[in-house]
Amino acid sequence: VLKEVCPRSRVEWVKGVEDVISLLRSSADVIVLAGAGISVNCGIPDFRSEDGIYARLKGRFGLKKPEDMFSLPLFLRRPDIFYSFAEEIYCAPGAASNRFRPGAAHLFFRLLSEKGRLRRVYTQNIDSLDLLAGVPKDKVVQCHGSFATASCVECGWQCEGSEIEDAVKAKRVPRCPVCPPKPTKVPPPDSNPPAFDESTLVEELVPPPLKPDIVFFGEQLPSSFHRLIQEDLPSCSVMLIIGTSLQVAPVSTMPKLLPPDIPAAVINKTLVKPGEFDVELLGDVDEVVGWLCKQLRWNGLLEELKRSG
Ligand code: CNA
Ligand code: ZN
Repeated sequence: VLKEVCPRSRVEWVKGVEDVISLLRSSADVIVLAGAGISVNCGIPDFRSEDGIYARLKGRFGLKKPEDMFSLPLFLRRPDIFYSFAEEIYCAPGAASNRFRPGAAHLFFRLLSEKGRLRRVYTQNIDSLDLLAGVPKDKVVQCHGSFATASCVECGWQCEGSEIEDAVKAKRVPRCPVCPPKPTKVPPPDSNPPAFDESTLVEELVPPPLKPDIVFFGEQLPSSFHRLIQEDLPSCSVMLIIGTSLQVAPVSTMPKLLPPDIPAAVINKTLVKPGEFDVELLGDVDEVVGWLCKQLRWNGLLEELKRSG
């Protein structure tokens, strides 16, 4: 674990990681801001690491850029493109194929909660591993939604995410059971692998697609996000930013909304916005969390949770 205190600490009284640890030990108002980096060791690739999802998407599915896989306008026009890939990241609570287990960071959030230290976890992740780790539902804000439910893009009809599992695994577009079919351009049924070339599409009568309730580019975040940051940020005691590159707005703007006397600490493998935070803990998330738990004398509890998980 490489410990480092920002030379330009925002909050004057924060002299080092010890000051953050003493807040974790004593305050009831810890805010966590988490990203895909906390689930990488659980087997779910992040977006922007060298072997992340964007690198894996490059040049596939006829996409101009990897981000387009999560673009709402593209989904509405060509849901088949998303569903030819969704299987690689699908992770819904209750789904038979769900093979991912919570990691050290998720269990650490649970410990923070059990010790009465946690105000809220804001996670950008769509894997629901915080909930699976046992963090109470009212303490988790899934800023970018999750695979837990799916909805019709036209009428809003909603079902459990596990109900589209078979379609996802078969790379088939799940369709709304209540909307009437309408003429739609779809890839020809015998195209294998599916043709992404628009000129090969054929017209068929099908109902609108169901979309997992994850937030695509071009979609609003859940209203609870906007409501809760107003409530939480002015009155929290410290923000732990963990496993995120802080590239996606509006979540990335959260640290800026902290009052000037509230410290923010970063835990990440690579430097994130150097100089903007009070404490930086660089390293693998499992190692840094293990080290933090040792300082807090929670390592026994963490190991216990890992064993029972
Ligand atoms: P990102 O931009 O891919 O950043 C992840 C960060 O984590 C990077 O800075 C990495 O250096 C860092 N990192 C990776 N592995 C580790 C590790 N073992 N220890 C410490 N740090 C590590 O992802 P963000 O979360 O910042 O971007 C937000 C997107 C990613 C959200 O919209 C998510 O929905 C989306 N996403 C979520 C998941 C998931 O649910 N698990 C997976 C992939 C992408
Ligand atoms: Zn519908």
